[in-house]
Amino acid sequence: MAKTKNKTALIFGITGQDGSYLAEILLKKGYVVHGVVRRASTFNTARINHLYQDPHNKSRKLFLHHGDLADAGTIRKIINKVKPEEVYNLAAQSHVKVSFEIPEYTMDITGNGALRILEALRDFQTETGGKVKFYQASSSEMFGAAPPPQNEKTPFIPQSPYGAAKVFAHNMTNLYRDAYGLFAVSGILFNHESPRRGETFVTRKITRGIARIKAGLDKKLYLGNLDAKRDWGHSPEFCEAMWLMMQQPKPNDFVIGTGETHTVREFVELAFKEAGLGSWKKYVEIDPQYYRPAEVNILVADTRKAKKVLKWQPKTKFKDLVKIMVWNDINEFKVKN
Ligand code: NAP
Ligand code: F7E
Repeated sequence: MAKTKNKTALIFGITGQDGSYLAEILLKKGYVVHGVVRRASTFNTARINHLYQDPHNKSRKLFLHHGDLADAGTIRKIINKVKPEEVYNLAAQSHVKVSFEIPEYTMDITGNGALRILEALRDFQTETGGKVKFYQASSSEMFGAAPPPQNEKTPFIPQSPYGAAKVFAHNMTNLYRDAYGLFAVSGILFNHESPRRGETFVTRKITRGIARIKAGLDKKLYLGNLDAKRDWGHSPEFCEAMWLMMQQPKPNDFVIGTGETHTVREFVELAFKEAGLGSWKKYVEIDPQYYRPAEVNILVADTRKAKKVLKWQPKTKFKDLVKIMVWNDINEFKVKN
């Protein structure tokens, strides 16, 4: 892997699934990495604890700052202090179902949060003479009801407050590129998972549920709509694509996915089989509380542009992703119990 010496990156959302993988990738490439962490009453740095470096270590490469996407003043202060060359906005209220319960908050963080960073960068850009680059974590959820396969030209028909907030942030990112000449890119990423996936997203909920059943802690797993189809990939590979987008000569938007789609039911079936539990039908019950007021029925990425321009290709196959996640959770529960 080519080393990039002494570049400085700032990651909003470093404690999340993608933020933790991106931090690893950038540190390996030789970057100095700064991350923004929310103050919480419990530890929220589990995904990056292995990267933590003692603040007394003079040659450390990872720095954490308290901040929140609701707080424009602190965003501005951190950017001015860190003087980053690359800024990645991965922070969001990222749960689609929850966005129906807290739509206004979702818009404020997932939508306006991106605008707050863009506004701070608009001024910072003048100071640096245009040397700063911005990455926005756009989402396939923006396509919503648009028929598949979806690519960079597909219209956005969002089906959730989260999707609508991401469309706003996406449009603002494009606007700051056009209006102010900011190097601003949006990665329109389809669902991507890993053992670090949040426990309430469906894939991790399934694999964690299976581990709890195997460990004798639960008897049932309660799920919602099993007919929805998703294009599921592996998070670390998708984070590498984020970095590639930022290394292009010109800012541009890219769809990142696998091009393959599977129902939630298929994920469930394969995961129970992999765990050796036999038929999933013995364990899974449908609970309508997990249905959404509006659903995105099918997502399939058309990644021709990313393949051609970024030379990026997904590597992990659906069945291998299921295997990785199932065994990670089974082993984790074995260690704990
Ligand atoms: P995630 O695991 O939910 O991580 C979200 C991150 O945002 C966490 O670090 C979280 O901090 C932080 N955050 C939440 N609210 C914040 C606030 N008010 N101020 C500052 N930080 C805040 O999400 P992910 O799966 O890594 O996804 C990364 C980004 O890509 C998100 O923007 C998501 O919407 C988008 N995306 C994800 C997918 C996917 O399939 N994973 C697909 C397309 C787009 P805490 O750790 O303190 O909660
Ligand atoms: O749901 C169905 C649910 O919550 C996937 C986020 O990363 O990807 C993610 O959003 C499907 C939906 O992900 C349960 O109805 C069934 O059809 O894992 P999910 P999502 O909504 O696709 C996009 C690209 C993002 O950008 C988002 O940030 O699974 N489903 N039963 C269920 N979903 C959940 N969560 N829980 C269930 O019990």
